[in-house]
Amino acid sequence: MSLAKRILEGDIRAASRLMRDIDDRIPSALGLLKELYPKTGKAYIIGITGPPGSGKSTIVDKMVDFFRKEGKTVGIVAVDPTSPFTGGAILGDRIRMQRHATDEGVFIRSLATRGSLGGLSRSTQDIVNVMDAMGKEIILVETVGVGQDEVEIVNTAHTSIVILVPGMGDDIQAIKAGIIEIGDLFVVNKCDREGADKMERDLRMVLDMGRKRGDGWEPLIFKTEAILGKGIFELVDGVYRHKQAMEQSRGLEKKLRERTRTTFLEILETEVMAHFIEKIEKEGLLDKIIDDLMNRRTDPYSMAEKVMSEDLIKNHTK
Ligand SMILES: Nc1nc2c(ncn2[C@@H]2O[C@H](COP(=O)(O)OP(=O)(O)OP(=O)(O)O)[C@@H](O)[C@H]2O)c(=O)[nH]1
Ligand SMILES: [Mg+2]
Repeated sequence: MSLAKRILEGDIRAASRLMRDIDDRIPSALGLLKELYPKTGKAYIIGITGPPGSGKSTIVDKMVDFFRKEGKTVGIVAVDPTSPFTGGAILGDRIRMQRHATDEGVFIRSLATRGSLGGLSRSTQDIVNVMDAMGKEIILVETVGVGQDEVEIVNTAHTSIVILVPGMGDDIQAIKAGIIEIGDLFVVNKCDREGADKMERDLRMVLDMGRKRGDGWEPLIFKTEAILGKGIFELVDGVYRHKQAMEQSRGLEKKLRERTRTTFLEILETEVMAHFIEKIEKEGLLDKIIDDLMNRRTDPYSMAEKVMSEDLIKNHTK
């Protein structure tokens, strides 16, 4: 049976192999991704982001319990933009989901910067697509922090959850700009700690001050104590409420269209760049262009135009 067919049937070993090939940038992986793409788009993708140690993995782990009880199959992608290592063992600490490791219905995969063909968000999407093709119904994407990388990653989700903890104080000002736009649901975790109510109030204020969202959704705030599983039921319910609201307002369709557009343009950009760079490098022209620029014999704008019109290459090889 072909590898693609095995993946479509949910074969874990076949999917793991493809994911390794994606990490290692093996060209045949692209062929498989092409084959699988038309079969994707069925999974519901949930993004979870927040500062290091805020309890993302614990929350994911507890949410998985609910999805599994409903009989849904689950994929988990743990993305760590700060680590150069991809795979199981090294990121194990970050995941803390060994409980589900023996469950056939749960597929867990870690991803770090090494597997970045066209950036981490692209690799994440590739991995998500493989899980989607495998038939995973819910895919949870956990990523650390709230930087630009994470914003892009979380943007690939249907529902985005931002995790915060009490006592972050003024940090809320700092993270405000990045998270307000991306969070559909907000969680104040570690509510056993002091300051949870204040955190919630501060967050509510920041959210209320923010611009009205185009999709009409008003972000919800949940308070959890993830280690004890407190508040997780409500959070899962919040995900379903957001899903339903987005489906009714057609906001989801709009979001998916926007995402598809971004992904395509990113891939096109990568491909176009690779095409021209390969071309001028093969002709040994890159060094010559740099020389000419260094000596101010020409300018980078004209050179870029020239490369794109391919005049340079034609004239040179004539
Ligand atoms: N007190 C308290 N501790 C919690 C709670 N939830 C999680 N923790 C603990 O916080 C620590 C970090 O939890 P993780 O779930 O690994 O957090 P994370 O955000 O995934 O961490 P990274 O992936 O390393 O960024 C662990 O020791 C958890 O047991 C909570 O509600 N209360
Ligand atoms: Mg984690």
